[in-house]
Amino acid sequence: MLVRSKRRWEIPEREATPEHLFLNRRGLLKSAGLVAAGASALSFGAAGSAFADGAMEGIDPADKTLGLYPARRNPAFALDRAVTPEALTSKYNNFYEFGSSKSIYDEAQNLKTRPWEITIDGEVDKTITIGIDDLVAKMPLEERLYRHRCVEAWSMAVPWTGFPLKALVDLAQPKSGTKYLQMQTFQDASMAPGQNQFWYPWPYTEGLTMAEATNELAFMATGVYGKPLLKQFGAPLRLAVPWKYGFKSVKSVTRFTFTNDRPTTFWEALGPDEYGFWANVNPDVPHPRWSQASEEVLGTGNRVPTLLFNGYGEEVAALYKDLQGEKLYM
Ligand SMILES: Nc1nc2c(c(=O)[nH]1)N[C@H]1C(S)=C(S)[C@@H](COP(=O)(O)O)O[C@H]1N2
Ligand SMILES: [Mo]
Repeated sequence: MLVRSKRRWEIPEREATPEHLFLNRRGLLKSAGLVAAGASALSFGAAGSAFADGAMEGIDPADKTLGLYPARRNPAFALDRAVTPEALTSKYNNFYEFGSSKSIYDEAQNLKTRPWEITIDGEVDKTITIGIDDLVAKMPLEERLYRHRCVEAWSMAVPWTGFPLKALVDLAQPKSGTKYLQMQTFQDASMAPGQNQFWYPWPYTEGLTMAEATNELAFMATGVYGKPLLKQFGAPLRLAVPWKYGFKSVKSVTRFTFTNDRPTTFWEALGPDEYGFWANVNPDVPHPRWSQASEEVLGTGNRVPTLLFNGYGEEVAALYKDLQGEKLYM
């Protein structure tokens, strides 16, 4: 287990976390005799019986990974604030493929997440294509509590389950010296009508430097609230880079491309003066149309001061020390 000193923004987990979000799920599994199901994870799934009625909403019945949830929580990633309830975060989403409002959870149920092939290509010796269930089975799943700060100045705190992006980089074995990792969302306007809006540069594209992609905080989420990702959160695989504005955390990823050319990202292509490649959170650098000094914490009615790198400076500030000429904070 990862043991390290406590960070400034951490307080003991028991004071911060509504444990019932996690414990109820375990209790549920325990009563069904399924707590040790991790070992036989791939054996049930379609039966879908490990979760309570209603809890399966937003999860594909063909998902073969159900038995891997809930994953062990990594205590190194705790928070200074309560987890935002699922009832709120699952009904307040940003997912332009399904519409530009925040209430697209209904539309997003049209997302078909099985079968789901992932392609890993570009600067690699061998292109990999792998189904999501096989990929997840290979990866070290854990739960982490992360902050999420949207560029629109609202925030939430989410228990993601997933694996470090570095584990996928290790699987892919990019050529040494490769500079960037580009990530793309599916493209299929028949299930995501937003993609008929031709003025957007579909598919949604994001990118990180290799140093960012292999930083311990860069996380690929496959689950949330102790179960597989709901469709509206970007099932079956989405990025979580909590020191950056939320738009960097690309949802429903199908393709990872290692490249030496800096990717032009979705929002950067639309508004280069408002949304840059780096998009690191900084309360002192306003968006051209609003302040970034504070944020509304979803569900609390409170505004709190925004922190540099969203509070994760200790982990990531060093990544940027030689890049001061870049627009790091937009
Ligand atoms: N493919 C895709 N990924 C996306 C977006 C999107 O519209 N499409 N929106 C981004 C923005 S602006 C935010 S704040 C988060 C929202 O994630 P959530 O809806 O799961 O909370 O997803 C990000 N990833
Ligand atoms: Mo966002």
